[in-house]
Amino acid sequence: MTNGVLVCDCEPSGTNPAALTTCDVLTGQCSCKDRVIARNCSECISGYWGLTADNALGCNECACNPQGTKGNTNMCDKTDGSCECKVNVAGDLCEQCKPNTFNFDPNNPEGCTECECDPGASVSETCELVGGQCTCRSAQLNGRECNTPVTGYYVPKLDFAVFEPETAANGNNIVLRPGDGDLGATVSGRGLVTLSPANQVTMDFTFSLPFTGLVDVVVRFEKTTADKIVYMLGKLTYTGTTGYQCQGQTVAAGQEWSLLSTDERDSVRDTYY
Ligand SMILES: [Ca+2]
Repeated sequence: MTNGVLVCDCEPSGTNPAALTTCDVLTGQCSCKDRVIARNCSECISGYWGLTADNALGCNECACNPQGTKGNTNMCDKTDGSCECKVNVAGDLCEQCKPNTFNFDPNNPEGCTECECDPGASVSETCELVGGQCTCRSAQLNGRECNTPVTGYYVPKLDFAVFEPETAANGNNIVLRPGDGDLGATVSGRGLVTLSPANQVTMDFTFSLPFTGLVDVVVRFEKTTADKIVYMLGKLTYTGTTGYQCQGQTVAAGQEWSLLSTDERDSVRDTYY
């Protein structure tokens, strides 16, 4: 600055070559190339990138797929030209759905729709790219997300068979605690049974499964502040008189499985065929 007067200081790469050293006497606006803005012509206009002196127009047009870019605008980074994709769109040019999404749709602000395959009933989180059909684990499952059974079948709850120690014939030391089924309930049934090394409790339950398949056995407990380690010992017996095949495993008549855990968590879980 000299005596209150500023130098034009036009950016050579963005200014028309014939007017490099001149600018508007009031605003200081330099004479920009067609695709350039800013007072000193130093910035590409939106939708263009890569300001260079040997480009007569100043900047290159963004090469994105407009249908996959935010606002369908073909916007890109003004410096490196990288495309700004909608949240569910991927690819260098925003030309494809992100993994685990489907139905590329220019009218969708997110670009593509999330598959939302049922985690328990689907083979993976990936779905068919056009219609979004998830791959169901069995022919008895239906629906785009595999979350409905075909006619004649039903889906049992995760806790298909629940056994409460406080209802066992030999259950002692029962602590009643209301709230079964309530949101935030800490126990199920009528309450719980207090166990200690001095009063170990054996509980026998018999139940029938109406299907063959993987079964999770979960034992839920809570520890007192004095408990260091909790030991769980259990035994499952298949009481059928004929064997069967399940997911490549042979299960014989009378087969037994053992459940033995020492665990610091609040449940013990194991999987059986
Ligand atoms: Ca209970």
